[in-house]
Amino acid sequence: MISREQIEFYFEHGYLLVEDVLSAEQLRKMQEITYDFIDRSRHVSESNDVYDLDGGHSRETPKLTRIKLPHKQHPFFWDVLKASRITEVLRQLVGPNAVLQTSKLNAKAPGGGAAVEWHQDWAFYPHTNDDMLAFGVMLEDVTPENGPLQVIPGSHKGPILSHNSRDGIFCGAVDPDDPAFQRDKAVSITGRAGSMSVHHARTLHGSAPNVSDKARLMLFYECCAADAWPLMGGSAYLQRLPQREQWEDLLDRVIIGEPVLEPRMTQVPVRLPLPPAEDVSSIFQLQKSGGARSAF
Ligand SMILES: O=C(O)CCC(=O)C(=O)O
Repeated sequence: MISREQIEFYFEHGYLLVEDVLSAEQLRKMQEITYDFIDRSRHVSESNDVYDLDGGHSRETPKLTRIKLPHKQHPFFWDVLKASRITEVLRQLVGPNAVLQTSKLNAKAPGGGAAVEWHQDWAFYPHTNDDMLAFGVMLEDVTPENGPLQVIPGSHKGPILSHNSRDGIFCGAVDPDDPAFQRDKAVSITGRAGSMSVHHARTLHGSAPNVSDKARLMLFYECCAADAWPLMGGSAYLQRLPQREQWEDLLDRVIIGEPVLEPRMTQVPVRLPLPPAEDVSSIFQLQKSGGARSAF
């Protein structure tokens, strides 16, 4: 449970730090599973359905940007979301019926791990209402040096900025020179392993490369109210599924409560993530192939 002050802080500023959301045992087990995945990536030489590889990845020095859809790779990642302190925070911030939109484990490797350019998640997957957020569970300490998540407080109440490149392609990043991008207001969310950041789907956020010698491992769960239905975007695999499988997949993604089949429509700013970039297999590839300009 989080306090009333924390709930108010989240809705006012569009982000929050929740300390020690995992028990020591949950953290230990998640670390063990994660390092096991990283170890197995030594035998992988190209990005695939599980791994998104960073530049310089090798058998000797595994370097990942991401483990994709961790809740599908290992049941423990799903079990913790479904029944832990995280579940209670979700209930408090999103309500009694909530589904997982997607998950990812961003594994900024030591010594360079890729930046994530500034963006709003909402630009990737606008929904019928914006009761949507991302939890970032810290599996190692997050420090100013290892590429902490940075957010622009209050930006969840503002417009959706253009995420299109100067060539007009949806590149999943705002232009660093966009006058509406108030970078001087950025706040870094640091914390010890086992803590969790929360950011609203419309909050502008990004993170710098990892210039330390320690991995920055963050497990992101992106969740929404079950009555928020996608207008477009979301996990790429979902778009390819026939309707029955989409339904079954949805049932598998219910975290609390049940699916809601009457979408709640609210007045939300929407831009569609089009035209698509060449490679949309992860945000890292999308920002690169879409021609995003770097702010870092
Ligand atoms: O890893 C990060 O710092 C940011 C993650 C993020 O925003 C994303 O993957 O969409």
